[in-house]
This record gives sequence, structure tokens and C-alpha cells, in this order.
Amino acid sequence: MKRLLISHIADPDGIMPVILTDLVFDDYDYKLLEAKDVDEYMKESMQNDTFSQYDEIIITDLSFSVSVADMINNSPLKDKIHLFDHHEGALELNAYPFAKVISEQNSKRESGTTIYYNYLLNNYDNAIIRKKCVKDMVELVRVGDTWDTSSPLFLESRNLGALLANYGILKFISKYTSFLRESDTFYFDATEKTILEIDERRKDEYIENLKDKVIIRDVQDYKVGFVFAEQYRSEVGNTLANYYKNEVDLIAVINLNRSLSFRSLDDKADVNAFASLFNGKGHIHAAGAPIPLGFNEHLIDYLIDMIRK
Ligand SMILES: [Mn+2]
Repeated sequence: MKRLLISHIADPDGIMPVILTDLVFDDYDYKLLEAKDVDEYMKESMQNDTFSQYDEIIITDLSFSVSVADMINNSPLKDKIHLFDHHEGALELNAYPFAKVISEQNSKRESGTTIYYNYLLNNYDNAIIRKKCVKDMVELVRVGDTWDTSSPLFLESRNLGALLANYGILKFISKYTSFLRESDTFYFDATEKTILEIDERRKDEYIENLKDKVIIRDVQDYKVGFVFAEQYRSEVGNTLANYYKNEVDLIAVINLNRSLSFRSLDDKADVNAFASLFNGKGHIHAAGAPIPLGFNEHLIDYLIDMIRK
């Protein structure tokens, strides 16, 4: 029985499913993707028959469009695919038997990882994933991914993202697949505490430096603070949304090499609705969208035009 896991490249909620898969299954491959690339990847893989070598295809923290879902539903692939996602924009996929999209249940916001974890618990008699350390790490991922500020784990949950950024994806996966096998409780070791301390200082300086670089514009009915940033996008968005709460409804973080991300405070704009203006999606206070096609080229052409003038 060979499996393929397709998951989100961007954060611990996308990477944790790789770790869970490793704990439960012996024979698997995984593919990490940006949300915007899923449709194309699915179409391509269906065309060139990539999926035929697998018995099960698991998709976590990502979704595809209804048109791709229809293509799958009309093919034998529909019996092989399991999709687990929590993004509100993907709720319509629940119409298909192979998709399970839960944004919130029992007044708790779900993450891609928690939905997949529960699926594994319910379907596989595996001792490792029942360990306390796994349960604790899964919850830490959820709290960080859903920005659950009401959780006592909230501050600690941000450490996972910091460690992922500092370790890199491969090292993060290998560290936690062995750690969760060997340990009973979840904790950050001495090396990690040092990394986290250095990272915290670097992050504070980075965000402080962005405070006077926010450009405020009206976009339809929204007052939007735009800022360019490549790192710490969630914290940049949230810290600046708070810092500019009297001036803007939301913060738009532009990461030219990755995506747009939108953040708002509790009583402010629905950024899921705002993101849809840019073909994006997400949640009410945290959402994202792809960099529009040709955007970076336009910026460079603008730059070149300026020397001509
Ligand atoms: Mn997620």
C-alpha cells in the first residue's frame, strides 16, 4: 500500500501532516505545494498518470477548485483521494465524498493538521500517534495556525513556526519524526530555546523597522495598510494591524516571492472577503492571496521607466 501526501509548504500546519504520515505509514511520498499551485498540479498529475502508482492520495491544509473536484469525481481517482482542509473558502468541497473541510466545530477552530490527525486516530490502530507528545504538538500547531489567542498555548505555539523557519523543512521533519517517536512529553530543548531567543530579537527588530514603511490606501470600502515583507508574515500583519488600528481596517503584507497576506483585528474588516478581491481566501481575520500574474514584472518595468524619464 503506497500513499502520496500533498500538503501545504507554507507553515507548520502543512508540514505536521508529513510528520504524522511518517509516524503511521511505512511507504509514502510527499509533495509540498503553495495553495495557488494545487489545481495545476492535480490536472498535470491526472494527465501524466502520476497518481496510478499510489493506492491512496491524501491532501492536507490545501484544496482544489470545484472544477478539479468534478474531474476527480468523474474518474476512478475519487475512491483514492482524501482531502482534509479547514479554509472557509473550501467548504463547498464538502459536497464531494472525498473531501472533509471543517473550519470550526464545538466552538473550536480546526486546522488541516487536526482534521487529518482525527482521521488517523479513527482509522488506524497506531500506538505512536496516541502518545501525549503527538497530541500536544498537534494542538500547538492548531493554536498557532488558527491564531487562537484564547489558548494558554498561544505564545508557545508561535515557536513552531520560528523553528520551522530556522531549521528548514527537511530538518524540521526529521527532528520531529524522531523526537515524537522517542519522547513522551512535548518540550523545546536547550538548543531550540537558544534559537528561539535569537529569533525573537531578530523578529522584534524586523517588525519595528517596518512600522514607518506602511503605505495607507483606500481599496473600495476598506482602509488598507500595505507593507512589503518577506519574513514573519503573520506577526508582521498582526502587530501592524494593532499599531495602525486607528488608521486602517486591515494590513496587507506583500511578499513578492510568495503571496499576499491580509490581517485584521477582532472588530475590524473581514479579510476573507477582502482576499476574494484578489482570488484569495482564508478566515475572517487572516487570509491570503497569490501575487497577481505579472505583478513583479510590472514593478520592474516601472523601475526601468523611471530612469528613462
Ligand atoms: Mn492551515
